Amino acid sequence: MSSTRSKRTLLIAVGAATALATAACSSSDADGDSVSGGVAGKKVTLVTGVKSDPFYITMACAAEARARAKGLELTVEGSAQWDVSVQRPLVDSVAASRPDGLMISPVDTEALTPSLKQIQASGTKIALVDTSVTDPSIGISRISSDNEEGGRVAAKALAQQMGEKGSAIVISVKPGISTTDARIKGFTEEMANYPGITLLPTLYDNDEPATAAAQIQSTLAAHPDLGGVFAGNTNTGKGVAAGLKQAGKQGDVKVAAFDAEPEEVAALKAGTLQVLVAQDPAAIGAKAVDQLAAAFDGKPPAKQVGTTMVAITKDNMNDPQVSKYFYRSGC
Ligand code: T6T
Repeated sequence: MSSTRSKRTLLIAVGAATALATAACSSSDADGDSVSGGVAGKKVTLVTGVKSDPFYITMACAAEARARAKGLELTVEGSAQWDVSVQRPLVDSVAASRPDGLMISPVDTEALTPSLKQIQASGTKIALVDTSVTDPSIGISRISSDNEEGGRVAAKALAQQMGEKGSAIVISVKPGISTTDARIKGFTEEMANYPGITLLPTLYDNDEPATAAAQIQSTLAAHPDLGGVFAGNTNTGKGVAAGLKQAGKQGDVKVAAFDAEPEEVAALKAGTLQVLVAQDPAAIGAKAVDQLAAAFDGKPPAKQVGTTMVAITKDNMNDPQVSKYFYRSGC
């Protein structure tokens, strides 16, 4: 999280879980239920990272509900996979259709910026959801988790699971994604506080569970003493869980994984994963609609909006205050 952001990170005990809530960095007139003449009928397109990903499905469901409540026309698009060449045609079609608003999770911090600049210059208001781009001029609002903090939470939890000793590895998607890069930064910096833990070089799986499964098995072959894994997102968490099961190492190698999609939750219940750092994609989607609605209505949107994360373990996953953060595979 940038140091210039005024932020309030609140540790809230939620049952046995801890919820990390970063309150909105500046208040805005936007709220969940205000509807006014400047808003109804406006057309908004949501372009998610990967359409089939429960993180983005959960985000889209909430965005659709909030858009309906405000009388906005929301169209949801999404890439088939995490790839600039797959997301670019979706962005180009937005440039052609010129909606009033665009909510987008750019799959890269740089590659799509020229297209986004052009879309913004033509009058479309942009809200960056989840991921963002380096260029600060893009977007009237940026809504996301505090991913660096999430990485730190994962490191503390994994170190505790490992008894603060042994070797650990980070497996993530690919470099150049604002969110997963921030998680790795927070995780790596926090892990430096545990001298008994040796971090192996980070591996990237291109958001492919099968690749993550193969990577964890080859890491185990090269480092039989491997004690811990940080899986940077849903598909990596799924893949690491599958790989550990295939190697017969479930429960022996401790895993902290980001997100809480159904297969990760099942692996947590089975004891293959030990900690999930769940985000609140529903809040990201709903709050992004609120910020666009505020802008349509001539009110000042919040430039940055932080959303909650919750550390989930087997001990607290049945607490309704925790399980409400499980991601959905459908609306
Ligand atoms: O972890 C989420 C999201 O926050 C990240 O930007 C990309 O991966 C996910 O979509 C989960 O697959």
